Amino acid sequence: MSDHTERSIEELYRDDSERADAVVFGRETAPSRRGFLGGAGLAAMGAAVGGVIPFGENMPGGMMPAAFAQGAPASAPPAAAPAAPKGPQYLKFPGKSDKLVVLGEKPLVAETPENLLDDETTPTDKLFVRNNGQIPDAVKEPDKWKFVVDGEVNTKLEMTVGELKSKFKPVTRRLVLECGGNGRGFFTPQARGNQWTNGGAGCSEWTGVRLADVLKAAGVKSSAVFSGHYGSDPHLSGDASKPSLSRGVPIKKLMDENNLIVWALNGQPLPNIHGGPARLLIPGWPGSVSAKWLTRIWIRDKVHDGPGMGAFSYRVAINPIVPGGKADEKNFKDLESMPVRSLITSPANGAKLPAGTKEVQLRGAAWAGDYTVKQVDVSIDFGATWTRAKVASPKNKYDWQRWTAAVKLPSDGYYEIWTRGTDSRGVSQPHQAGFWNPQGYGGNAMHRVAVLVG
Ligand SMILES: Nc1nc2c(c(=O)[nH]1)N[C@H]1C(S)=C(S)[C@@H](COP(=O)(O)O)O[C@H]1N2
Ligand SMILES: [Mo]
Repeated sequence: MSDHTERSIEELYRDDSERADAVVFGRETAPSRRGFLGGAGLAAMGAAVGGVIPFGENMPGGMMPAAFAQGAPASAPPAAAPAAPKGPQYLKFPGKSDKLVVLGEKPLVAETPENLLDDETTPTDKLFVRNNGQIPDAVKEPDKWKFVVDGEVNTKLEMTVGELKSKFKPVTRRLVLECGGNGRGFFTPQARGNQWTNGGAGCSEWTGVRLADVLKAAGVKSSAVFSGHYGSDPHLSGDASKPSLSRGVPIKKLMDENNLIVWALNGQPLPNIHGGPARLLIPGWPGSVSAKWLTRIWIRDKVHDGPGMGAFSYRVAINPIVPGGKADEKNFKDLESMPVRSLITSPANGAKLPAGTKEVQLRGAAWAGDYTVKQVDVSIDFGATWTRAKVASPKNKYDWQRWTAAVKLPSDGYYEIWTRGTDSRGVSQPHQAGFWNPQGYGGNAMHRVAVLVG
């Protein structure tokens, strides 16, 4: 076991989940089927999570208890267990909440813990931050910011934000912005990149003009196939000729009337960190197509090939591949619509409730990329039974859907509350992140929170 003591419980569950059960809960022999804890194992687990586990018989083996996941553990892991993961590092950035968790410093990446997404509309200070390059200097006169629309268009447009505001009809929409890597942290084995939990997403009010109106003014030619988006952020290396990221979408998606060029966020000028003076907002697809600090929309006669396109970038496997195994580029396609996801935004993971609590009110949010959310179900017994949540309608297309539910607890003890969203096509979230791919896209495992009563 000595080689394991330096590693976190999370790592151990990732590498060898049955061994992790044995180390954490003293279950010496692996179960004959990857199944359920019982007897001494269950008692040990109860001690580890800090309470009896009323539905412990249903608890899947080899699945790390939510109580140990990064965030707020319900209780300290047992002494015999490997080192607990290092505590999260919190963001210190002007205008941003100091409860955002830093996933990377160069480039700066920070996510929003799920319980901070409890507002109907995500306030600006709580919106996640994802950069691929350096953060450019703030602009003093935002209305003078210029961008171009060129390539396969009848008229090349060169336009300032001021002109954008005066020439086109402004619209405000509540839209989910979600990083393509959201949920990556739940892949086994670990995928490359920022280890997002579910907090690489938020739903704020964006004000701007319809991208389609601007494209109509330019006149998109029939030869147009794809777009390429550019921002002014310098590459991490400092090489000014290299974009830090340049992605695009097929023309059909580009022309969608829900896409915006925005200059305001939650009624205020778009902050520099979120791409001000102006950025694209192409909802439903990986956030990486929503270029910040917008300088150019290049209409192309072929699939765009900027940094962030091709190979394994923002791409998922067509046919399943062996987790951790060698991947073949030919078996990959671009991740387009983001998969369905539901979050419990209250209570927070690790919440402690007074002894005798018999009912818990749950709140959450759900969304499903280009689709809507048909249904959200919650479980307090490790998925043996499910309760249907009440799901609100979206305010407008690509808004998230807030949901509420109440669950009854039979006794004090340790519970995991699970939530599972189902999209309008009938596709639900899996128990664990499926369809493993080397860069960890499309991970949408059910969200679980640990709650300790008494
Ligand atoms: N110019 C530019 N635009 C960008 C990025 C970037 O690094 N540079 N990151 C993209 C990614 S990967 C995401 S998820 C979103 C994040 O937007 P936010 O930082 O406003 O939350 O911006 C996208 N737009
Ligand atoms: Mo992203």
